[in-house]
Amino acid sequence: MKQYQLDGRWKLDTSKGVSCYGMIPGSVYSFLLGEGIIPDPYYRDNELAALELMDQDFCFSREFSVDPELARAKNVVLHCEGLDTICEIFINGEKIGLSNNMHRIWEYDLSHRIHEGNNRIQIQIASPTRWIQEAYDKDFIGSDQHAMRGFPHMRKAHCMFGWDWGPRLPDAGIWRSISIINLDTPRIEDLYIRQKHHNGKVFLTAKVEQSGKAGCEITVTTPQGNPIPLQNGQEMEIADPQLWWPNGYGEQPLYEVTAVLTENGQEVDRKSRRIGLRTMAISRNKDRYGESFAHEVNGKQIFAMGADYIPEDNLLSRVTKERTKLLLESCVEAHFNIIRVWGGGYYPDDFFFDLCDELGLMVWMDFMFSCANYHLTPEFEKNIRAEFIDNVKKIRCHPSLGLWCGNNEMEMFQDQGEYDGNYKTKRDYIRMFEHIIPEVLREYDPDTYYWPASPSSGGSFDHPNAPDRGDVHYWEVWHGGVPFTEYRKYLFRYVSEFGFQSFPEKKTIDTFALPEEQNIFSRVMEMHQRNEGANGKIMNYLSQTYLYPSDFKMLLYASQLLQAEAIRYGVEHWRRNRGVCMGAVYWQLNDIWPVASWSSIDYYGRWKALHYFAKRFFAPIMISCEEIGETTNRPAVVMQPSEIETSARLNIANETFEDIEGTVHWELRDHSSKVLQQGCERIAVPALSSHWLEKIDFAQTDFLQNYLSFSFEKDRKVLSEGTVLFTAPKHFCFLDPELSYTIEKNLIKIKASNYAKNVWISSPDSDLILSDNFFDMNAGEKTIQILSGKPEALELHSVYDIK
Ligand code: BMA
Repeated sequence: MKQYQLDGRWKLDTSKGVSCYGMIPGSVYSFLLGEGIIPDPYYRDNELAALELMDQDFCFSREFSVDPELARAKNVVLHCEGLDTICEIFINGEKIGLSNNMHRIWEYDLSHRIHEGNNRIQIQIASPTRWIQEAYDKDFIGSDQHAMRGFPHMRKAHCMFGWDWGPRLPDAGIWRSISIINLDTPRIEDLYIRQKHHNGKVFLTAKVEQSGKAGCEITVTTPQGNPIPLQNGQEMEIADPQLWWPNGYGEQPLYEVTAVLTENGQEVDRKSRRIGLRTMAISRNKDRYGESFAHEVNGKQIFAMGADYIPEDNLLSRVTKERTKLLLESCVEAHFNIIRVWGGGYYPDDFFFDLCDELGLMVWMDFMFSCANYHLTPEFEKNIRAEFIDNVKKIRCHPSLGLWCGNNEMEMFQDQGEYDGNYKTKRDYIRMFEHIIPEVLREYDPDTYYWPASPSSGGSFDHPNAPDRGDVHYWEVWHGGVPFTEYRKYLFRYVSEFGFQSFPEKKTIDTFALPEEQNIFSRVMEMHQRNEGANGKIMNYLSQTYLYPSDFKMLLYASQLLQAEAIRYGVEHWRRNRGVCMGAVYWQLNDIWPVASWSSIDYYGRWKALHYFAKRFFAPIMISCEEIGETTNRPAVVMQPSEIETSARLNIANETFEDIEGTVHWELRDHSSKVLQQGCERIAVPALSSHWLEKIDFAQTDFLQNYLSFSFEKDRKVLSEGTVLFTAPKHFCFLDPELSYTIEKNLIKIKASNYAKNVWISSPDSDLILSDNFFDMNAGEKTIQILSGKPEALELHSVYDIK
């Protein structure tokens, strides 16, 4: 086969008479922005005008030249990796086809439709906003109210129509590569590699799907670069198999399988896929707590630690490999071993999975359905079946693929009759997620585990969000407004969503709000807070935890701490109960634009306090404390005075394959960090387990003034540490820690003269990523490494400054 790229410079004409040029892959917004015709849709409330713009049709066009060989060819196709969404395709004025699903790969017959020399292609795209409105008017369909009415009718990333963290910017365009393929010589349609593991031996089968008759050679190259020939369709043992492991458990050796087609001694096509040798399953066993739910990799059950991933930008052409790499490397930096691709976006690019393979991030892969009902007409079924096949074939060989999941939250909401659900939508639900997808997977990917929905208990509307089996979305903290101490009441088997919002830092807010708009209740700030009522929630939780912050910057800082403390509270609890619970995946990793949201990394890649906390609470070896104090006994000061238990139970979680021995140290200290009482204990923690220490009772302690510090050390090296209060930070009598710093090369030395909680190192001029930030410290010194950024004009704050 021979491929001719059509990516590059195209022209856009809008039906309201605007014309401009831009680059494909690209979109209406990327073209108009590139030519300076529209202002940044993320700035202030520009979103509104940008949305209105979509109320018209669009035509992308270009000329291309055809050489004599291509002009003579008998089999030629137009190959479109991504058309967004309702398109008519014209070649030299003749309509050659339609598309109606941005998640599919589209091909159109071009044979005899092109000629030598200049040709013209036009892709007309219907207004996405008008199209869904018309579809909705004809056929009412219920769906989440944050996105635009009628969105489930269109197979387009749902969140482009808005979400409770995203703007309504339903862009349109040619969002992935477009090319012409001469098929007079054969091509490799697909290369599928399966693996079998048996008693430590690994057997591979590579299967080439090809057009035409041509010789095919397949080679597998080991991670060390040694080539081994394979026969098409035949099983072969791989000597000395090097296993692929998720991050934190081992290496990620990758084998490259390459198929080459030859005709008359000439290479005519080649395709490569990188694989990792591993088994990947979900273990579900009935036990006294219900039924377990755990990833089992190469026979070992591991505790899933990570977050939910949403599209990285509303303008899809701005999502690049470099950007995704920075984001995913930040996940590894914070000890993630999993990432869940949420079902309201799109199936990520190949490079996303390549990076996950390299970094050891397992992928929980939702099919692209979320928070809506769908009407399973015969056409809709045909459309989604083709979508499943395209995407399953693209993704199935990646070692990072942890499981396929039918959808986001639809079994649960369908069960509750949400979105105007009825018997018919229930029937369609069952057909789509419990028949059609399993059927496609039986044929195209029988080796990957399928889970019907997130959350689910296994399907059939059998208590989808049950706490004792399957995965759970726990939203009573946040959406339900209960205090985050409630997390400790549950021993879920696997939490695939739980979250807490915060504001991004000031630098990020400066990109969309004028100084006079920098008040969280201003119109512009509310446009960048898509979960109605959320600011009130933040204020409510803030009132439970911190003093009222006197300025905007301290409010942002307090909101980030609140979020980080809430998620820490949950994760530490679930890790302490490893075995019952086997996964903590928080909502959400990233942002689609600059906004207040549940993310731990903002749109610009800036780490919020939560991401630094994640680095600590997802650390393979982690010490944590189940403290009991005023917050747990008597959360409101006006309750009848009673004796308050102040106690602590320390716990070490060991999420590694090695048993570990070390020493736990603890000190009860007053607010100047003076030690009042202390203890230490040598302990051994077996691999993949968590170990509780005896409860320590501090009955006589002044909980308004004293706190507990603790650490776990091995060979005099601190592996994990922390502090806890026995009252809410707002009521603790902090002394001024008089924070100061010195810098030597890439090290920042922080000095505190008293106990300092959540020390925040920031620079107004530079984006810093540090080895640690938002940490607690006893009076004394602590050294922090600068991982990236320049330490210019550093500012230091701690909870003492929230007042
Ligand atoms: C969930 C998700 C998203 C949503 C988030 C925050 O349950 O699946 O649909 O954005 O909560 O509300």
